[in-house]
Amino acid sequence: MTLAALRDGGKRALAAALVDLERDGDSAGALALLDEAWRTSKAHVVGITGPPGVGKSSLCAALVQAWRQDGKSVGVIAVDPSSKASGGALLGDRVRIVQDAPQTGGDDGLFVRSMAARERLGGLADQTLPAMVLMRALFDRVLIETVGVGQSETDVAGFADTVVFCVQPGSGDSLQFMKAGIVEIPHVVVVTKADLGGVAERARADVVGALSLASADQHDWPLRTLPVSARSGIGIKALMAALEEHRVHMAGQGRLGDARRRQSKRWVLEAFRERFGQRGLQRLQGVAMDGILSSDASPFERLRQLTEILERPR
Ligand SMILES: Nc1nc2c(ncn2[C@@H]2O[C@H](COP(=O)(O)OP(=O)(O)OP(=O)(O)O)[C@@H](O)[C@H]2O)c(=O)[nH]1
Ligand SMILES: [Mg+2]
Repeated sequence: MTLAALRDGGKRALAAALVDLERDGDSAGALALLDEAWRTSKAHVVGITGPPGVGKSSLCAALVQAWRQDGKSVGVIAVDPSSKASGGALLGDRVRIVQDAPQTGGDDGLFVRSMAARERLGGLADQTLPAMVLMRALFDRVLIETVGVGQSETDVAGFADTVVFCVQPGSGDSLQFMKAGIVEIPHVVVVTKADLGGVAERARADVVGALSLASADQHDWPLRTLPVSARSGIGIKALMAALEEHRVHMAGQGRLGDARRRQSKRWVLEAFRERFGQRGLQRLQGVAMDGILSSDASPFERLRQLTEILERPR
């Protein structure tokens, strides 16, 4: 399978390719496709993360609609860590997105992929990055929805170029995370359900307060805090503008390349650890890891190289 074939084959071909990747992501064919996709990056990737029920899917639907109206093609990866317990949640997400964009069914400019976490949250990264990289080569925008508290170590939203952390009005949890400095990765914080009025406004004020206490380590990007409502449409334009601003910011001075290199290095190590455990990593001690990790090869190729070294008879 090549990217050209995927473009010609439309959504059906993409869906089949993603299934193949999940089934056998290490085959020569899969690796060739992923390498090609890695080199053909097109999309701005936006991660939407936050606690359960905060309004992530509704917000994704609103963004999808706005982007489609703008003529942008969109790929969505919805990650459901609890799908084992509630098989219906995924469908709920999908239905909501479909409903909010009436033409979705036959809309070749919108593709929605739901991914379920397997046993561990960790296994998720292993599957999500290949899907993201493939979709990134095909669409103008890629959205990743995940439940998370904004911890880069465990949150696949961390693979996005721009991370949006959602906070629920009236919930103390998110504020606690922020005060503890756990929320380290978002570029934009949105307070959802702004149509609820005063509660949302107070939540926004709390967030701004909490963030001013948190570490100021936002590099050269001043964090934005915005009230939004998927229901009324409040703040969606402002959010779109903030996303675009961050996209342009990242495009400057090699920032995007640096960020993606960091992410992919993290992914290679994480995927390797998932497969071979801590002991596998230990066995690589003494190998020229740095050269492999920071080479220009795709992370998939690098993972293959590390695996080969580990499995080489000695
Ligand atoms: N008032 C109001 N309610 C909203 C808004 N957005 C979402 N909701 C409601 O909040 C609930 C959760 O919304 P979802 O979009 O499913 O939230 P989620 O974060 O994707 O939830 P999970 O994927 O289950 O973690 C639903 O009952 C929505 O109707 C909004 O802008 N205003
Ligand atoms: Mg959801």
